[in-house]
Amino acid sequence: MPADPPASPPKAPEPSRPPGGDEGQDSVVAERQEQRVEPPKLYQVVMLNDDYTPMEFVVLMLQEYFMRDIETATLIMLKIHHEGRGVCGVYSKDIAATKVELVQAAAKRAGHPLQCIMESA
Ligand code: TYC
Repeated sequence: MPADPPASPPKAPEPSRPPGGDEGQDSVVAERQEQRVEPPKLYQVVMLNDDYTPMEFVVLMLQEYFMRDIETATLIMLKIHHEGRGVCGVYSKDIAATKVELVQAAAKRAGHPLQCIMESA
């Protein structure tokens, strides 16, 4: 007696499409969800004036950590010196926090009382 051919699973019938190339007419499209992606909150890093930190050190911090050229760094430093505070840059939360830490650590290492804070922009 010949062996039976291996049983193949029953095939689902192909969905019949009407002729005329209108494929997709009967497909179901999930209703488009309105996507609301909030822009990241921004924080400004602010440096505060004091009577002891050398001007050159502040300019160096602005060049090193805030990518300011020497002219811009000097203008920002002078603004802080005259007005008590000044914005070094505006960043996302993590970046701003890191910059504050880096400046504070460098000031501490150098023995200067320079203060740097972040606040909501
Ligand atoms: N006031 C300082 C001085 O006369 C200079 C200074 C500028 C210090 C900016 C801090 O964030 C500062 N040496």
